[in-house]
Amino acid sequence: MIIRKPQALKDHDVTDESLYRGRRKFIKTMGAGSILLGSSLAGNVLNAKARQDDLKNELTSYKDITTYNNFYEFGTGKSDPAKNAHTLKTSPWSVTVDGECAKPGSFALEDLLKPMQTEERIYRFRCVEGWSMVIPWMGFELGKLLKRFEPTSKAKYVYFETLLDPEQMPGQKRSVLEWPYVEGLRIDEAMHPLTLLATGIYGKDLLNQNGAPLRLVVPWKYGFKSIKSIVKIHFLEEQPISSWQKANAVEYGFYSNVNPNVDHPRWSQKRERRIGEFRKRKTLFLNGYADEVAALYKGMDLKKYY
Ligand SMILES: Nc1nc2c(c(=O)[nH]1)N[C@H]1C(S)=C(S)[C@@H](COP(=O)(O)O)O[C@H]1N2
Ligand SMILES: [Mo]
Repeated sequence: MIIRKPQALKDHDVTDESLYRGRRKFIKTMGAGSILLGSSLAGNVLNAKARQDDLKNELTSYKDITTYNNFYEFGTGKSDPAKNAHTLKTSPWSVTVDGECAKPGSFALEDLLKPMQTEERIYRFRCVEGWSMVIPWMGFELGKLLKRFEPTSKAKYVYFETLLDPEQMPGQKRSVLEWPYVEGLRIDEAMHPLTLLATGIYGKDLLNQNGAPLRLVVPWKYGFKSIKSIVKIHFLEEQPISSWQKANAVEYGFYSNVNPNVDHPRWSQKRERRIGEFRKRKTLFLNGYADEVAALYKGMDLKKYY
């Protein structure tokens, strides 16, 4: 549990970094067992530990993570969300869980989160546009939350919705996408221990531009699957259609797994630029998480199910 100073942190980030260290100590004394690994990765501990250690040295700066964003509800430019997202009111916040489950309901965010133990997960994050980051999320496994609602045998997929409120989210006054932003996962993807609901970054609560107060993080999929500012979770039998599929089904599929061997129709996906670096890196199959998640797609043609 030793924290080295991440190379990506510059001097101006030092306040963030010390806050981050402070919070980590606090979490540790709360008795969260393996913060870096997450208990459900126990079967793959050595691998996961080695990867977390590597990624610790590659952390993207807090400044970059919070000022270079995609959140079309606040504009389509990368710097728009940091400038505009202050109009979003994240408290009070409630989340509705319904559909194919025995225990649906609407919950105040505090009540929803109370039983969840937050831990840190350092994940690669790869946007379909060709940039990437390494982000130290605070969050918990989505699957642990979903189980509480007792999904039925018909719950083959999970669907998520972002808040719909053009007054708080002025980008929704323009029809760049169909609003609200929606996303979906197959139930086994949603239940996979790598899939997180995030509430923070660098040990601090999420800023609005990163999807406060609650956003999805699916590290082996392109960034647009990681839907922000969630107000609804719905279990269903049929595969839902995501916002980007609705916008352009030829370019964006339901699965959207990071895959250097399947190009986007307008550009190659073989390489990526890590924000904060100039050289390009090779994009890894399933974003480097193949050991954990390749089995989910056994026998599937990933060129067809892109
Ligand atoms: N509601 C909503 N969620 C969203 C988006 C969005 O425009 N609206 N953009 C997606 C895209 S394309 C990416 S790359 C990530 C960016 O997350 P970040 O800004 O926290 O890095 O959020 C995803 N989630
Ligand atoms: Mo993205």
